[in-house]
Amino acid sequence: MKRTELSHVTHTARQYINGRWQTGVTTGSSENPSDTSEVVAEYARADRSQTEAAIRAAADAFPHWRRTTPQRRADVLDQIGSEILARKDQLGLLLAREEGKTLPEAIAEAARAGHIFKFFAGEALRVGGESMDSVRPDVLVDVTREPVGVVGLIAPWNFPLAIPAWKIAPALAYGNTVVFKPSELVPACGWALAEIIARATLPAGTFNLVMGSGREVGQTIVESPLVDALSFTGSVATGERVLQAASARRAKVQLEMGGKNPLVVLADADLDRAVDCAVQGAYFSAGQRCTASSRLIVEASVHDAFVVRLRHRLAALHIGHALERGVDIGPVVNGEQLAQNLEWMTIARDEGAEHVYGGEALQRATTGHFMSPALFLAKPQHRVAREEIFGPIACVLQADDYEHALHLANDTPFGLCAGICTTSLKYAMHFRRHAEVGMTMVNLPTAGIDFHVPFGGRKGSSYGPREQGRYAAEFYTSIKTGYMMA
Ligand code: TXE
Repeated sequence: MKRTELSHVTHTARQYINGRWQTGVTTGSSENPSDTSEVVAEYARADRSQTEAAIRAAADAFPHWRRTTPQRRADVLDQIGSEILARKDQLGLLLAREEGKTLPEAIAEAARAGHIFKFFAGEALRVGGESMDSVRPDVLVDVTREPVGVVGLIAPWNFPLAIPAWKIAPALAYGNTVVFKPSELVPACGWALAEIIARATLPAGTFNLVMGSGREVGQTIVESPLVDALSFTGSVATGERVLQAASARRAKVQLEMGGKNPLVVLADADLDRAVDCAVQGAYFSAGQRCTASSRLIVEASVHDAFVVRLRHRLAALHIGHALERGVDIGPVVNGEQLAQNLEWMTIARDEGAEHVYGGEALQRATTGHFMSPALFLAKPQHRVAREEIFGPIACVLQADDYEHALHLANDTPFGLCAGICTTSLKYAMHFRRHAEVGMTMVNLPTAGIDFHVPFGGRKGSSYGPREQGRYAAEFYTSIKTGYMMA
């Protein structure tokens, strides 16, 4: 893509409350992690009372929106999806500037957000139920789905278009009204999405955007008695806090948190394919994906060959400005994340993990948060092999055989995604059944998922019903059982 004035513009991002664009109580800014001299957006920051106004607007709009026809909801979502797809290059550019994903990855994410809205446009027309005979004579029973009410959607920064899309689209499709809070690091992406949604002429209050801190805006949403359901994606620590507060007031809650995803490489694997999966899964998007393959569990007989090939591939990767052609990995999201990643390099070395490659802060033509991809040989007890890092740092664990590899794969408090590279149908099938996760991959990277099927994990990774696909209805609707004497 040619660099245009859009590559440098500073956006003014306002919030959208009760059908009106509003300034905030204060103003914040987001910067380009590829070039910190560039302000991507100046955005309106809400306080508690502005957030409460957005929640009240959503509560007031609910009785009307829940009664709209499925056709109306489908049309609205389809219109939003079409506009996102038509503007995917522009939205991708904004995403790449604000979050630091490479431009092709960012455009692909924008397109995915569009497809998600299109998918849920169809789902709005397919809200079904069940009807059956009662165990009592002449009584009919049916089971129907109804919207939950006001949903609070709290999103992280790492997929600033796709994650909001996979929360907002089903919420609206099933007749709920929305209060959406994007991460402070990516307000312009949230605002750009809200602008498109606002153009779909929803009734005032049906969709609201509030921006600002987690502690003030996020907490207000989580604690409000008017918010019936909460969908959160982010860190484990914040997720725990959301869960405590939500369950104390018995709100419906869905959490997507961290991962420490294993990619098992067996001796019979196509080694080039396995290395591709590792590079893609562990390092692309600077490792800032909850599905990142941060533990590479390799069978002993191919361990050394795998490490040599992976090291070779890492050395050939281009790290740089997210808008530069040919760059494989952009910067990490901010200075804090970079400092945290570098701290992990020290932790790993200090605990005795063997450093194989990378992990240095890099200088480029622009001042950005660049870091070379890092690889360690670790032991299962090392923190670098147990805790989520959320950066371009992965470790290799050696396994004696398949059973040992499976044991290592499951030896984690997390359970989001697990992958295996093998040419054995027997091991592939066994792994699919016995990996303690919500998603499995065979000969594919652990990261990189479809938009029309469920997303989520087990153990410490997730809580509540799955996101995405038609299973999203479990969270965004409430079941009602009706009895009727014929
Ligand atoms: O996450 P937070 P942050 C991990 C990753 C990263 C770390 C911190 O390791 O380094 O988390 O990132 C809102 N009540 N992941 O600070 O704090 C917040 O404003 C209600 C992994 O971004 O969890 C933001 O909108 N809301 C993860 C959202 O919660 C609150 C993706 C997420 O912020 C709140 C992102 C509160 N008290 C980060 N405090 C993954 N695994 O995908 C904050 N928020």
